[in-house]
Amino acid sequence: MPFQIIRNDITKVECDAVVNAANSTLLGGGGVDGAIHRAAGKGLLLECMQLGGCKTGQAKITGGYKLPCKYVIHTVGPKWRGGTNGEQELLESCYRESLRLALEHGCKSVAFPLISSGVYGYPKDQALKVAVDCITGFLIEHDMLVYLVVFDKSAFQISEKLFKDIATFIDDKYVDTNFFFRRTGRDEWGESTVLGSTEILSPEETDRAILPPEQFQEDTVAESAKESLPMQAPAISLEDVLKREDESFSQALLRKIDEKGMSDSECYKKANVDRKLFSKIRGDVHYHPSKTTAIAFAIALELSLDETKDLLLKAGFALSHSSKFDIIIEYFITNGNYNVFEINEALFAFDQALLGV
Ligand code: AR6
Repeated sequence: MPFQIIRNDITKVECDAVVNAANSTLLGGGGVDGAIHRAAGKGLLLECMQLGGCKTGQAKITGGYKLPCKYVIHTVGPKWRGGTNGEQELLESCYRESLRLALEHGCKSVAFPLISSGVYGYPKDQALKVAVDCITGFLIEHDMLVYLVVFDKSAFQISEKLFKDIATFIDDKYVDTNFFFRRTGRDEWGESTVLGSTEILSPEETDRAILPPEQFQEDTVAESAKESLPMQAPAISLEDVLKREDESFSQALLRKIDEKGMSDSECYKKANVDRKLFSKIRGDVHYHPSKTTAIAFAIALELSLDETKDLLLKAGFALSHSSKFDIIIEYFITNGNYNVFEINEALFAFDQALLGV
């Protein structure tokens, strides 16, 4: 996955380069700077002493010494002075310059802390937005795995309003029960059901649609046909609808990409899915994606909630109101927000798995 937000100590992250939120002397300090110097050992300080400092918004590179990375990229974030002193431009420059150095040194993976958001006082939600915008902007043009490493939960804040909105949405929808009653026919989620009986499913089971193929096909054909075949001037023939019922996830995905007029790379980048994984899916008609990958593609394709459920069914998954993860996905889709990175920020804030690989 090209961009991941992870909760960890950056000195423990295995990757080609870690970025240090340093000060202009480059001779160490507190926060993440102190942790990196402590873990790397004296060699790092000796090399830093040769560098002659670094200006705010710029970056310099050294070896990784005892850290589990090849390089440390030292960048100096701006101190927050109210936001009208060019702080944002300088912070953007930190990310840009660090990524440029990583690229020049052939790094395939880089880990960033949330620069300036500690001692330097940059408001955390704004620091996060700058980080996400800069990193995702860079990833549109370049192939790299970038981690944003968040040390403690309080360092990671989505906007209070968004958090409250999602929390309310979850409260409204969440089915907090150990049992999920499967009714005859389809429930409001299009959850697969067993005709003529009532079954009790565990919450784990609600994640997967288990309708016998014959019933599923009949049911779905009937529904799609209703939607897609208006009395006048049908947009799609019944034959096509039937053909689609036999489509695998991979075939459905490729068809949707064409229908949306997207290129493959536009789609997998927007989905936060790695190029290699996309090639696997493209090359294997029976590829079985994880649920987070399948949803990431639905988001990239900007599918409606119903279309998302249809695509998920092709991979054997469903959305359920007994899963917070699923409800958060529903929140973003119904609000027409298809920014996978913003969705991931929210998922992260609610301790859920992230979209992508
Ligand atoms: N791993 C990941 N993130 C961390 C870690 C860690 N081990 N430790 C702290 N953070 P800060 P700044 C987070 O203060 O604001 C130093 O003294 C932390 O929670 O390290 O750019 C330098 O020498 C926060 O979200 O950097 C400078 O003088 C983020 O890293 C000054 O601080 C950045 O916090 C730079 O201040």
